[in-house]
Amino acid sequence: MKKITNNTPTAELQALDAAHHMHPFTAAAALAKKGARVITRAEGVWLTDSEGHRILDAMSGLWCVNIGYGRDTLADVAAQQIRELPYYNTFFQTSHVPAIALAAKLAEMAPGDLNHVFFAGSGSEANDTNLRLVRQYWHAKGKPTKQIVISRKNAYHGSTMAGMSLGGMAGMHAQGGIIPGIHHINQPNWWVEGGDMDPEEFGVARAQELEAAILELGEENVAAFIGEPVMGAGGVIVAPDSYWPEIQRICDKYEILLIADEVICGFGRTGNMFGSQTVGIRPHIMTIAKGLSSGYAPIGASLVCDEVANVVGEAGDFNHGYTYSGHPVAAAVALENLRILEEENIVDHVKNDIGPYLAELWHSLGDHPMVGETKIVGLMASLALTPNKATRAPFKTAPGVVGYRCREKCFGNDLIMRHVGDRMIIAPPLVLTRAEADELIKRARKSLDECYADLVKDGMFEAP
Ligand code: PXG
Repeated sequence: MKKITNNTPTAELQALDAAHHMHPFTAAAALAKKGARVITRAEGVWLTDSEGHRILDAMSGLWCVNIGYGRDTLADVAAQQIRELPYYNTFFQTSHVPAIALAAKLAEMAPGDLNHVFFAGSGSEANDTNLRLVRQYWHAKGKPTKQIVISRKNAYHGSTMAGMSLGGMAGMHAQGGIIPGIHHINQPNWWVEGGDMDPEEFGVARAQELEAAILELGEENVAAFIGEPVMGAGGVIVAPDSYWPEIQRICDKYEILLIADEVICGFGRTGNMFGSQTVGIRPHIMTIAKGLSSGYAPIGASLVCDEVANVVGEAGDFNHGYTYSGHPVAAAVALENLRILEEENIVDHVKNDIGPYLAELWHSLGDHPMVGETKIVGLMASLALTPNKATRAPFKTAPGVVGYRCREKCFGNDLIMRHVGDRMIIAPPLVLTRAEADELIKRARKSLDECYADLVKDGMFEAP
C-alpha cells in the first residue's frame, strides 16, 4: 500500500477515511457523502487543514489543548521517556518514576486532602473507576446497600458503559440503555427550564431535587452525587450561584460522597486550577483528563481524598486497573504540561487577563438579534440562540437545526465554534491572546450575521 501523508490529496484521504475509519458521534453515511475535514498540523491556537486553511480552534481540540499546540518540550519529554522506559505497569506491587512524580505533583496541586491518584487512560475510564471506587468504599465501610450514584440529565461523564450511564445524554441512553444503580435529576439550565422563576430561586429548586432523590431512593442506598462544576458537553450550562452551595449542604447532611467531574473544568479552564474552586465545593473525588496533558497524550485520573483512599486501601485488593494506568510516556508528558501551566502562570492569565477580556467581548454578542443568554466562566462560554430574547422561546425547527446552520457558517469562516442543540459554545486554548480573542469574536459575529440573514431569507426567523 502506498504511503499516506499530509501531502496525499484531500479527496483520497477522505475516501480512505470513509471506507475504513469509524468516527465517534458521527452519522457515517452522511459523512461519507460530505467528506471529513482533514487536519494536518497546528500551532498555538491555529489549525491547518489539508486544503491549507488556517482555522482558529476555539474548542481547544475537544476542550483539551489548554497550553496550545506546538509545544516542543512535550515532544522532547515523550521521546526521552520512550527511550528510557516506554512502558511498564503499576500492578503487582511495582511502580515507576513518571507515575510517582505525577501522582505527587497532582496531590500537591489538588485542593483539600485529595492526596491520592488512581490513573486511567481517559476521562471515561476515570469515571468507571469512580463508580467502582465509591461502591467499594461503602462496602468496606459496612454499608453495602449504598450503591446508587445520582447524576444529572444532560451531564457528560464519558462514553464507556459506566461513563455513558453516569452521564445524562438522552441520545446516548437511547442506544442500548444504561446500567443499573444510577439515578438522574434535572440540570440547572435556567435558560431552557427556568420558567417564571428567577435564576437564583431556580438554582435552589434544582439543587433540592438532590435531597428529594436521596429521600425517595433511601439515604441508605445512595453512594454519591456526580456533577461537572460547569456542564461542558451539555452546552456550557452555568448553574445559578445559589446551586452549588445547596448541593454541598445536601451532600454534607446525608453524608454522600461528592464527585466533581473536572475533565473539562480542571487545569485552569474556569479561571482557577479546578472548577470546584470556582463554584466553591469540596469534592471527595475529582475526575481529571483532557487538560492534564493538554491532549498531548491520552491520560485521565481520579483524585481521591484521604478517607476514601484509606478505607478502600485497608479493605484488601481493589480489583480494578487498566494496562495503561499511569502510562510512563503519558505521565511524563502530563508532568511537563503541568510545569508549563505553572511556569507561564496560565491560570492567572485566564483569571485576570484573557478571561475578563474575552468575557466583555462575548457579552457584547448579546446585542445580536438572534442571541439570548451569553454565559462565560474563565475560557468556556456559550450563547443561547433564540427567535425571542424576552420569552426565551426556542426556534420552531427541531432543536439543533439552527445551531448546526450557525456552526456551518463558523466552519466556513475558519472558526471552530461548536453547537449543542441551539447553543453555540467555545472553549479556546488558555494561551489565547487579546488579538486572537478579537479575531475569534469578529469571526463569530460574522458567522452569526450570515446565519441570521439565511434564516430570515428562509422564513425561519420570526421576530417577536
Ligand atoms: N467527563 C467530562 C466532564 C467530559 O467532558 C469525559 C468525562 C470523558 O472523557 P474521555 O477522555 O473519555 O472522552 C468528558 C469528555 C463534546 C465532547 O462533544 C466532550 C467530551 C468528549 C467527547 C465529546 O463536547 N468530554
